[in-house]
Amino acid sequence: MQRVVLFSALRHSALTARVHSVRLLPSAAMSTLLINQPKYAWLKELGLSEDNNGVYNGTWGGTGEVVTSYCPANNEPIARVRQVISLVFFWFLQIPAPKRGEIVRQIGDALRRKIKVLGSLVSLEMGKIYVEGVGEVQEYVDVCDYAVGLSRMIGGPVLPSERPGHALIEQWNPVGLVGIITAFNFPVAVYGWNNAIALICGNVCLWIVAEVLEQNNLPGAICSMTCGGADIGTAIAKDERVDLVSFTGSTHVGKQVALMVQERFGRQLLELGGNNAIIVFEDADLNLVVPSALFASVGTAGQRCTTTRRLMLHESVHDEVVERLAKAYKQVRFGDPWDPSTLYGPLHTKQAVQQYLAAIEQAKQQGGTLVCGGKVMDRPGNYVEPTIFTGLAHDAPIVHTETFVPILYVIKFKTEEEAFAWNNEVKQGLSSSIFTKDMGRVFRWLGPKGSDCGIVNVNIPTSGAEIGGAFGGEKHTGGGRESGSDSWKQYMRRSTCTINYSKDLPLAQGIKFE
Ligand code: UN1
Repeated sequence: MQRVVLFSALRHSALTARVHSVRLLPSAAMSTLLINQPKYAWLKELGLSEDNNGVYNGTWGGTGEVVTSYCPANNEPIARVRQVISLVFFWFLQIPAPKRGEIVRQIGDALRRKIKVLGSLVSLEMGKIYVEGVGEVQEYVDVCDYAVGLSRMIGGPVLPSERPGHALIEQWNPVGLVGIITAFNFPVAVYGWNNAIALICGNVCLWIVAEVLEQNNLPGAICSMTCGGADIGTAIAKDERVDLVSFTGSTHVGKQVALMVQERFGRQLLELGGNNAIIVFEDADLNLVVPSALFASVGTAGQRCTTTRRLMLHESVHDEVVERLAKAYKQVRFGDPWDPSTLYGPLHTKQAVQQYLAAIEQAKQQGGTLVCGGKVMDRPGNYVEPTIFTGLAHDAPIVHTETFVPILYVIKFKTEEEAFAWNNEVKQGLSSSIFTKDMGRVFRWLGPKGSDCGIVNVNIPTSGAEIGGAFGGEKHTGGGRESGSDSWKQYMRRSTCTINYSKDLPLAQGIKFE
């Protein structure tokens, strides 16, 4: 899987992802930049120009290496971003949580106003289709709304003390400075989940939503932003001043980040790789299964951490599902990601195309039968055919590898026990789904002997989670939780406070020390 340590950016006043290429290529000649073409004039609406400063901490700057961002649908250069060479950190003000919630509400509104053009930019730069680009900005809007409500609800319990005249209180305070390292595949949403919750918790983030902060007379450094490569990620991970490092990306890079952060006893929130399975039982409604498997394996060209990589089919429905799915695959409309009729766009980089081809070779060598796809498309950009393999062993090395491309491995099973065991036998533990009408099986799936993933679904795909639930997974997925439920606790530190308001000093456990 190829996701890279990079910051995404919300640019200029009204916000945007000034997302950046993962490639450090020489600067493109000015005349060839897409931003200069009339068709892409809307980019200027986001305050972007040919050369953009990639650093914000109250004012825009940037003194480091220049990165050119390329459009994966045609590999044309879009614009350039100058990176950071040093980081400046500030502390958030002592603003009450509901007031911080009001700032986050305004950020959500500012995003709403620009949602279409931001979605277009995500589509142009990341290569996902327009509705999915808009969809991930919508996730940021939704999590802002969620965080506004949460800003009046975060609190700790008052617990009964065993000692008379004593109060036992749990107090939650901001953890401090949060460094957010986001991934290319969800440059806006992943940042948004972290940013909105971290802000209402009172933390300072490395990122920006400048206009809202300026209008509220708040220093921009509350949300600083840096664009950069692995060197910036390393600086964040190693810096003692960064209290929490939230990292989304590959398990490989996540492990390096985790070790660097742990080395200094910093706190980490990891959202790493997945190897997600859908399990289809003999009683499943196949009219739900086929569109679910299609969306989860082909959507975003297989570049979601929640993408379905393994489809386990009961032997009684195996052939029918494969046939129907292969037919659906062939009808997927591919094209320019920003074209409203397109369902399937390019891979993010040329490197990902090479990874796709290597995985196809390995799947063949390990005994896989190609049902459809398997080739690079003959057109500009990084387009590959969405691919299905059958006949591989459930534990073939390639099946246990997360390749961040649209290849689906179909596996035949006989019993519930083996299907649940195979779901859990991979290193990752992000998302999982079963399709069944058997209520007993549903609760076995949710229970201790069921799925070991962070996301455990029934009769829906593995991808497309709502923001209201905690998002993340177990094992090599890293254990972090972002967005909804009580994920906010990760952005705060807990104090257990015991206050003696009596004139005596009774000791706990009834100890007498006199
Ligand atoms: C990711 O791929 O990193 O559940 C995030 C989903 C989206 C988020 C994916 N809401 O597919």
